[in-house]
Amino acid sequence: MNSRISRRRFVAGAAAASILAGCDSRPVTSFLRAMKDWNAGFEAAIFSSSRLAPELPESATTPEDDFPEYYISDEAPDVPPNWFLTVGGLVERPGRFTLAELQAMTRTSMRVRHHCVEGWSAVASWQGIRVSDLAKVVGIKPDVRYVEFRSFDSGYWSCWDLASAMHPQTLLAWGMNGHPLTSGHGAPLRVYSAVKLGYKMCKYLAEVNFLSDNSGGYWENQGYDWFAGV
Ligand SMILES: Nc1nc2c(c(=O)[nH]1)N[C@H]1C(S)=C(S)[C@@H](COP(=O)(O)O)O[C@H]1N2
Ligand SMILES: [Mo]
Repeated sequence: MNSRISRRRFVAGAAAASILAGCDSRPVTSFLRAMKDWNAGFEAAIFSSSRLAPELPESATTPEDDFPEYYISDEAPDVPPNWFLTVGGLVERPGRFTLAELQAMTRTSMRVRHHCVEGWSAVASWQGIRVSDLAKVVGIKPDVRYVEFRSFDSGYWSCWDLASAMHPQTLLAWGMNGHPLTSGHGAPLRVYSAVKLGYKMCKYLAEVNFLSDNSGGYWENQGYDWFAGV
């Protein structure tokens, strides 16, 4: 049995976040918002791309049936026919990549702990390519500051600061525990990172865009911390 967390908890969280978002005009909220922006800048400043999150032994792996599946769609979405990843924005060589083309790039694997903002955590190994290796393939321009990940799942997206995206433990993953991603965990390709909370790791990936401006995110725009470092 899969321990998928019910949508109801998510909807409750979203409602609470939108109540907060609805109070924009109150001075106390704008103060809190300013503090949050300040805090995001502070978190980004102390973030070090050379600090690696601990990689865990195989014995730490969570049994897959106990690894929650979390998605905003009613059902785990099917992979669109002829799926490819579109990579664009401020890059020298924008392009479309099939899964086979991505798998021909420099592969890596890591076993790290997943942290969901809702309080659960779980461990798996993830196989894929580093976002930094993809960045080398497409050639990012000097004014890139952010990396946006977009899903084909209900318009889900998340925008990251460049340093976190270029961290060596930030991957585009097609594999989990040595097998292809299941649809519950984001098939065919997802973001996986040891340095961010779960909601920053877009599953059902459709696009990666290298940007000069911050485009927010699905949960981030509803009040969740944008930096969301672990
Ligand atoms: N496209 C998409 N990506 C998503 C989500 C989603 O609903 N849609 N949920 C996020 C959240 S909140 C978490 S905790 C992780 C869950 O990954 P898992 O289902 O493999 O545990 O995916 C993240 N990525
Ligand atoms: Mo999450």
